[in-house]
Amino acid sequence: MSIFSPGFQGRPRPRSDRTPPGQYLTDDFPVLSAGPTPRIDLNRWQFSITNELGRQYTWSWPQFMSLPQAKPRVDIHCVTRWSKLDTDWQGVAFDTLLENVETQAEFAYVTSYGGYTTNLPLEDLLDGRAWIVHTYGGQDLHPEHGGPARLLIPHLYLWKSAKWVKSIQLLDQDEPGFWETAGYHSYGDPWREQRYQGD
Ligand SMILES: Nc1nc2c(c(=O)[nH]1)N[C@H]1C(S)=C(S)[C@@H](COP(=O)(O)O)O[C@H]1N2
Ligand SMILES: [Mo]
Repeated sequence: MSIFSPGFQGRPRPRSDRTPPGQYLTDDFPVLSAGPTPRIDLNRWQFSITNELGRQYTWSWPQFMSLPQAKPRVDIHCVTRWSKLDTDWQGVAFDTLLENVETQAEFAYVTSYGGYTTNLPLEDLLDGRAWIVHTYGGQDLHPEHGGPARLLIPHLYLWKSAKWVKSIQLLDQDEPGFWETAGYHSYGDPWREQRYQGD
């Protein structure tokens, strides 16, 4: 059944009104990584946001972990057609991280440890719609799934949710990331089935 990618394991479950078009529900949590899993020492971990004027805001691991914590329960949708409902995470909302960041920029360009990149409009990081998470299902986020910390942006296809997130550059102009350069949609709304450029 060619409709299922290698990342899709298990039996498709009945669709629900929470299943975007062309998606199938799974209880598994497939791993999809374009390269090897980077090992990141928490003593050296840092996350930074750089604004369009070059000003950098940086958090060490203890600084990041001392920020107000959120516990999103969300549905996630991978462009390879699996969706998973009611996933439980813990982390820091971007509203918190961006609180004191001065910017007029419209776009965000995300870079991960290991070199993966992706892009999205800055406003999609706001209004309680995006987090940097460090816990999944009550446990430290497994390295394969992006630990120690990854992006979680459930209203866009999961390739936007960069694992092992390292930094975000705020830009006046949109800049395509790894999959976007390879032909994936620059925005990636699962409900509008924006899988590839031109969708
Ligand atoms: N750094 C990094 N982040 C990444 C990827 C990747 O290859 N590298 N793959 C993306 C894709 S295509 C998907 S579907 C999800 C998969 O997350 P998971 O492996 O935790 O299921 O991570 C996204 N984030
Ligand atoms: Mo994906």
